[in-house]
Amino acid sequence: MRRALELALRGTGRVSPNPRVGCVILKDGRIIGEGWHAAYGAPHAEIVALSSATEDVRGATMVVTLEPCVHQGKTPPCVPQILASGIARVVIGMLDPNPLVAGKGVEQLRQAGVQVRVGVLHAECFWLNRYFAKHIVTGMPYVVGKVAQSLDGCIALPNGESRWITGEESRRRVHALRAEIDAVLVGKNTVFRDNPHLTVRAVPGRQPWRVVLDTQLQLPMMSFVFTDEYRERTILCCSAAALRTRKAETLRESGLQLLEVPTDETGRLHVPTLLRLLAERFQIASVLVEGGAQVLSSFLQQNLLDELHLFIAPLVIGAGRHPFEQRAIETLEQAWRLHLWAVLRSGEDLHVIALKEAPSVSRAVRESMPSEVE
Ligand code: AOF
Ligand code: ZN
Repeated sequence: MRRALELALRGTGRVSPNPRVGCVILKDGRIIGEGWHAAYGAPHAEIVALSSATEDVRGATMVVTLEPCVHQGKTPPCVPQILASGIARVVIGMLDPNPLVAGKGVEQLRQAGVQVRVGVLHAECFWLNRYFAKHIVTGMPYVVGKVAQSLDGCIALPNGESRWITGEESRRRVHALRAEIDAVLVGKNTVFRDNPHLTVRAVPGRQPWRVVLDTQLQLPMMSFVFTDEYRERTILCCSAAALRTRKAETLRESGLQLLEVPTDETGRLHVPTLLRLLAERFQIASVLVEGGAQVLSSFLQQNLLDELHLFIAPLVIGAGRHPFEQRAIETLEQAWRLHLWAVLRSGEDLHVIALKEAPSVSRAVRESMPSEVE
């Protein structure tokens, strides 16, 4: 299963909104076939592994990170092909949360007399496909917040200066996150103050969508996200009124995607609707919210963050900007209490990963699945 997980990772940045899946075929303890899902719409990992086998697979064991499918999608169902191959045993990392599959793959394999085991390295397999799982069950993207801060919790000086608080290794990790996520999202103020590229530079990887919230289209036309080589990967979100302006027309002509989002009672873009639109129109299954404070606060306020990555530099600033400063609560009970998932060293910085849901299977996914996990 560890090998299958390694193979699955090769689909990073290429298969979303589908899952990353890896598969290994074993005979007498030797690997005789390997496969992974290499691209969206391409053959599934199981089929690639079967066709790569260097020996007859009859009687062999298939190890796969995700339950084999039973539905006709962009490719034919895997289970019938596994049965036809004569595989005797299937070891599965996690059940497929896709309602079209969810337990039926295991059921059909067992009915045909194949020996099945579910839940091997379940946490690892689930971690790899947490974005896919939320998106396929809820139709909403999985949302990750990213904060780069000082030891005393500041993301910038009071005047907005923030370059650079964290070190090179942390910035590399952020680029790696961008390369595996479908979209990075920032508010108007961040583009205005930092004029960021929001590209993947420090690691190899593909460029995600860049989502910019600018309700009234006030940002300068010369901002990098509107003019650089990836401008066609920028989705500019604004109100219906702003969309009717000449500026909107000019921006669209230069290749940007403009997305109309309804506003809420405070006049700001309605974020839950925005997230749903990103999923529906652009097949975005995961979003990395990179700030600033206003956007992070509003995501927190609306309970829209599934995961938080804190990069904490050994630096004390004193008076400064705080990542969630626009949220105010009256009792500690209203604080967002997360589950600690990992505390890592990132060069001279700390890298803390915390989750909304207990680090196993999120509730929405769990409720949609049979109580099969062993
Ligand atoms: C994948 N790759 O290796 C496996 C998947 O439209 P399709 O035919 O590509 O089917 C996508 C669904 O198939 C996906 O939502 C998941 O439920 C199941 N398994 N998908 O993209 C794979 N094994
Ligand atoms: Zn399949």
